[in-house]
Amino acid sequence: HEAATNLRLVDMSEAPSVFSRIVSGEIPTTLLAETDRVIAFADIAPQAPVHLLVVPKTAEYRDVVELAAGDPSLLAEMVEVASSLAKEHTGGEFRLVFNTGESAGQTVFHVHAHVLGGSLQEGTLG
Ligand code: DGP
Repeated sequence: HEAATNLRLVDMSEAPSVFSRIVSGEIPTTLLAETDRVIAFADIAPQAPVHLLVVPKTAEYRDVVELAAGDPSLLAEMVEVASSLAKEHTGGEFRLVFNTGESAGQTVFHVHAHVLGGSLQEGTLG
């Protein structure tokens, strides 16, 4: 079967995440902050008056548990960037949310922090 010879299965677990495509510039995004290791930009589907994402440039860590174990200083840098963003965009106070696992609402398996601020919305976890 000639068709089968040319068949290549795409391993979706290896496909670049939407955040890797933002990091690489393939998907144009307005950056609100950038360090050597981290970028930040507005969430496309805001769940609070201010809803920003802090994303490591590396795609190595799928969630905050892996990141904390593998590179705690990168996690600390994400918190620092979140705090700076909050100073600029929310008066300094914020919620920092890491959805961890599908049943917890994680949809992008490239670790990221939600920075949520502004007036509280009851029952919203990001
Ligand atoms: P989570 O559910 O924790 O995995 O969060 C993923 C978030 O990413 C979700 O709030 C929507 C946001 N998002 C997904 N695709 C894009 C995109 O292309 N651009 C931006 N700015 N945000 C995105």
